[in-house]
Amino acid sequence: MKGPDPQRITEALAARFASPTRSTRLTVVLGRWLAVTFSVCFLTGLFSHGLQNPPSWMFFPTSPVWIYQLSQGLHVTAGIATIPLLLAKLWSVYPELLKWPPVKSVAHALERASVALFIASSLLQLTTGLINTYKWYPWPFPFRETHYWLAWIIMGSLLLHIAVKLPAIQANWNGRAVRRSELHGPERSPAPGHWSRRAFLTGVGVSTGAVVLTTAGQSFSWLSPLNLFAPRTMGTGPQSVPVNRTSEDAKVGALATSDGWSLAVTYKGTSTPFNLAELRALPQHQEELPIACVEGWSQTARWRGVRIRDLIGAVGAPPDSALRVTSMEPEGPYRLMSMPAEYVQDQRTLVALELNGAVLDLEHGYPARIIAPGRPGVLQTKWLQQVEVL
Ligand SMILES: Nc1nc2c(c(=O)[nH]1)N[C@H]1C(S)=C(S)[C@@H](COP(=O)(O)O)O[C@H]1N2
Ligand SMILES: [Mo]
Repeated sequence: MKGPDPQRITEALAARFASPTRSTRLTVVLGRWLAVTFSVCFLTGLFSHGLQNPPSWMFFPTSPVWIYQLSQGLHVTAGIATIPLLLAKLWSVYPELLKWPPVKSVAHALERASVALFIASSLLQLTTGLINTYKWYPWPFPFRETHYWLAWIIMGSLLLHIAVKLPAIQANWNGRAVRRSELHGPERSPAPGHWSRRAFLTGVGVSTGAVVLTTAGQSFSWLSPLNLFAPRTMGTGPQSVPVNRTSEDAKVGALATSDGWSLAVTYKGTSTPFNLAELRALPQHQEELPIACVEGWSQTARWRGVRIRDLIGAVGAPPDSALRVTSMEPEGPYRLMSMPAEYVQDQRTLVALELNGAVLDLEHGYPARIIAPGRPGVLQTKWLQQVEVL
């Protein structure tokens, strides 16, 4: 008995999924756009990870104060743009997945394995990343570490994929001059009922532009009027600033509003308490600084309070000290924060007591919170309890 002929199945499938819109050229163009968005995400992601989990050689730029707002805004925006681009790219190549035999040689097996790894890890990265920007963490693994390691897997499999595909990419480049003269005049008309490549790419470009324009307003204020779908909106929340974690979620309400509150400043084994009146008696300074959340939204506001270097100076500590800052929050990853000397020295880093002209709202960290230039939102600790000079 003869089984079905794989060759005939392949041909039948190829005919079923054939579309004159698909071409190597289309795939290469989409690949080039993806190379841009993936590179932006990777580089800004490394920067963000380095700020939160610094290797010994990490640099900590405090100027411009919006450096993290820009880099994380680009990270999340480029990640969102990647979604339609990657789906279009998958559409342009998926008949390849149905080809028979599945593996022809070692090089072919390597190519398919790298593509499979790349597709799986990118889809996982983009969906979990997107869900994360909506402040939803429905998985049991630590998001940041997973996101970080997936990024390396994606970049590794992508480089392998590009290396294997170099001949096709090169042929596309070499064929350009020829095609230009061929295409003198209007583009060859596509088969009836099918999109031309140009129309398809325009459609992909328009969809990508649309998702970017309707979400990037959470990070870039000049786009905020168009912000329809992003999870956060500028100018909303107490004192016109969005809140990430509420005092109720952090379980700090009673401690933060207690009359007995004071901020302990510890230096050389001695702890000096500063109550609110004592903090207000120190020189007050005002700064315009953004909160720039890793989840992509950001908001610039007017903060007023004590320079952190003045505060530690009041107990005799030098301004180039590094600090460990503790929140009243009883548990959780935001309880402890390390502050490298770059931020302590910078006179714009405040222990903020006021926001936009009024006493700090409980939701924004009353009685006192940290606000430093150029740092991720997660490190702008609210509801301060202790500042330790290291
Ligand atoms: N103690 C404490 N500080 C915190 C947080 C927190 O959950 N607990 N959230 C951080 C995060 S993720 C962000 S983005 C900013 C947001 O500040 P806001 O709520 O005042 O806008 O606060 C940071 N400070
Ligand atoms: Mo955040």
